[in-house]
Amino acid sequence: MLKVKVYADRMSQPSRAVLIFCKVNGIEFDEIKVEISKRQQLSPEFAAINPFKKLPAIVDGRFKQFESHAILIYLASAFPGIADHWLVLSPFHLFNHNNFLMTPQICEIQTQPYSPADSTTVSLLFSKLGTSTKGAELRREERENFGEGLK
Ligand SMILES: N[C@@H](CCC(=O)N[C@@H](CS)C(=O)NCC(=O)O)C(=O)O
Repeated sequence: MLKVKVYADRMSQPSRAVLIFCKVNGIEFDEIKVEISKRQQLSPEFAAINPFKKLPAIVDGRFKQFESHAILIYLASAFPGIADHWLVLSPFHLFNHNNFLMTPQICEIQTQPYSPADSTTVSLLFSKLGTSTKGAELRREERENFGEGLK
């Protein structure tokens, strides 16, 4: 089987994330070093892999991919034997994850009214921010409501 090619510069944090993920999970890969300090990411060869000319990028067979988060999600889901704590796909966790990423009012959580859907994000944010009593209560309610919705 062809190894994944990982185009990376170890000075780049998202490059390191992809390299470490591959190593930790036993994904066989070839590291192709692209040195930002030498502006190698601007070469036409690399632009053919990532038109945005940023690292990291991967090539898996004929499939080219860039953006470290998208790469990590791809690796976590496409390779056999990757522990499922890397990418939780249960409906509840997926909802929380997407809701967190897609809700724009992160800076306004304490002043804006929010819809029931938003309250999961708010509770997640409260829990992250450590205002635990209200966050825990919201989280409990949201779990119950969400569980009801799935029945
Ligand atoms: N959001 C992108 C960030 C990609 C990025 O900005 N990479 C930097 C290195 S950390 C890069 O390639 N910079 C070269 C340039 O901007 O010319 C990801 O997570 O992959």
